[in-house]
Amino acid sequence: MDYTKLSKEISYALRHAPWEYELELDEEGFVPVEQLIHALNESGEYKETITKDDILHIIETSEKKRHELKGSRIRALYGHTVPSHIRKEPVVPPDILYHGTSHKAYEIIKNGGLKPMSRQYVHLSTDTDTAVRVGKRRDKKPVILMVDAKRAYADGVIFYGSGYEKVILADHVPAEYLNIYL
Ligand code: HQG
Repeated sequence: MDYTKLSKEISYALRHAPWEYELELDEEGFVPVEQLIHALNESGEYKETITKDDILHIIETSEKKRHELKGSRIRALYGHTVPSHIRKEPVVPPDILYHGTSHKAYEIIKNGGLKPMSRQYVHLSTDTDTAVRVGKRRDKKPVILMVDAKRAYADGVIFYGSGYEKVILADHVPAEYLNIYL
């Protein structure tokens, strides 16, 4: 089984295009896991039949927790671009958070702050390693921003838990709370 391909397709279905799989996300982003498995098996893309154990394997072995299986339901924890709003729980953030981005984007971010762009939320990391990895998707030598989340939170910026402790979400982080870390 090509687990990387399967994991990417599950992310695609649950973050971006559930309707292509005849799935409907509830307000927390969950769908019945059996419906997802059925749609994946119907696609004819996979030689072996996909089972719930394959999904469990992906969730348990992935270096980043991207999906959550809760009882008979599964969801993507973050990264959504679907038009329907995915509800996340507000949290008190750690004092410092990080965001990895490109030099090009930074030129805009340094004035306008961090915006969700095509996703529903801004994605922040609790550690620099994750921020570097995220930034490297866009720039060989990414800019790593340090977010003064303590002050932002005190000033009323709302942060949300993703369900994965290393990824914290926000609606918008104004530039005054950002500093270059690296
Ligand atoms: C940038 C992946 C211009 C932002 C990752 C980023 C993450 C701005 C890009 C998760 C801006 C959006 C999300 C502004 C922000 N003007 N550019 N005002 N504000 N940007 O992919 O955070 O591993 O939507 O810096 O690991 O890179 O695939 O967000 O460069 O956790 O599971 O606009 O997605 O998850 O890019 O990544 P993205 P992201 P996976």
